[in-house]
Amino acid sequence: MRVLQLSWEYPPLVYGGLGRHVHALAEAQAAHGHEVTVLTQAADGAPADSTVGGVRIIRVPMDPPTIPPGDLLAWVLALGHAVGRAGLRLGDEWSPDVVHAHDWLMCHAGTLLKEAFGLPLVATVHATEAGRHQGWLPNPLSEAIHTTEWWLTYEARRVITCSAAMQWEVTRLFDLPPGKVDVISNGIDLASWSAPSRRAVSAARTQLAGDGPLLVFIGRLEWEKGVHTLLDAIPRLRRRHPGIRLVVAGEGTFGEELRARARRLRLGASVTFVGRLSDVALRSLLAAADCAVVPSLYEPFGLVALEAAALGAPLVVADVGGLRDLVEPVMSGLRFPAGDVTRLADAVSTVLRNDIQARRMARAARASLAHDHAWPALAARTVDTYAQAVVEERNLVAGQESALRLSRSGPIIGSGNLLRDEQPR
Ligand code: NHF
Repeated sequence: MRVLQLSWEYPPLVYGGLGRHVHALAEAQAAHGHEVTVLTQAADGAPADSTVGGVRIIRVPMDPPTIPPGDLLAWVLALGHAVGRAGLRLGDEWSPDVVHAHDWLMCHAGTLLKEAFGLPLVATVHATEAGRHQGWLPNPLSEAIHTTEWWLTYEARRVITCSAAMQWEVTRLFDLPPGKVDVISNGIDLASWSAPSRRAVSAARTQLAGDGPLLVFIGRLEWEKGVHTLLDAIPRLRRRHPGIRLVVAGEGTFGEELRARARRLRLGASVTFVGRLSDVALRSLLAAADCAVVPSLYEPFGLVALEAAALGAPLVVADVGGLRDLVEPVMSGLRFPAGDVTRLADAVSTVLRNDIQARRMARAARASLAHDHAWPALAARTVDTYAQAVVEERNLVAGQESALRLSRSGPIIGSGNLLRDEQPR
């Protein structure tokens, strides 16, 4: 198949799981013999048009080039315009079979290109604005994002989410017909997440661990990632495990607040913020860890849990979203109720006190990855979704009524918490 993917992040520009997901997916599709082009934003030092890992990557500069700082909507419109125009130009020399847009930021370009080329649009919703705010839309910007997410799921012939929790959330929030949303989990390339050398691991321990156990958090520093709950747990963990160290790797808009909280809690040398690490450094850190904690308050999937499992780090995760489907039923690890500092500390203590058992769990977690989270199989399932979208589009064009059509009523806004009823277990 000829696949046109649209993503606001792609290496070398990677902010979070979305960029890593699109990169791995595109290369796995190309390895299967599909023709894949990714349209994304320009990155310093990266070529405007190149082929890497079998994938053609076209990077476009923002248009207009100067956007008022901090104006997210203006920025997204400019990116959408630039990507849309590059897609139209690409259409002169190459015709895709499907357009695949990732998240609301690519809604404008995705909709434009599907209409211009008469193709089905497939959309992956990696996370939602309402979900990030525990079901609320706190301000006009959130309402605008939510509306654009609704529009994307309306325009898409088929929608993909990375977990059953997200399938429920997206169907509920945007009132989608049953059967429109496919669940295709995230994957991991075990070859590139292989264990680093013993030397690298012991260097990481010497540099970052003290005399006590080493805890690791990796991820974007945003409120919904719950790092503040992990910091709150450190004083009691320190009493139980003298010398314990926590390394926080990542950056984000909540970073300053977290550093201030660590100071307020007088965590001192117990917590080190190391910023954004290279993949090599991340691997050494995870391999050196006695426990990787994923304390998210909202987590559509939780790629970092796969990465920790790949490197044999015992896992403690919040019982939320995709992590709920992943840890325990599929991979071994301990779960605690999201936001519950006492239970978080207890779960970490259980892991630290039972090192042999924890390492056994970690080995079991790693073993399950090759089976459940290999990119080649997940990429093939994504292509199946494209094929289904093509058939549905054809039926629609032929005038057959689609069961998956939505009413044009628009999104639900302004009626309080949109996710107030719990996902049925
Ligand atoms: O892994 C890629 C990522 C997920 O849970 C993650 C998230 C956004 O928050 O699908 O998208």
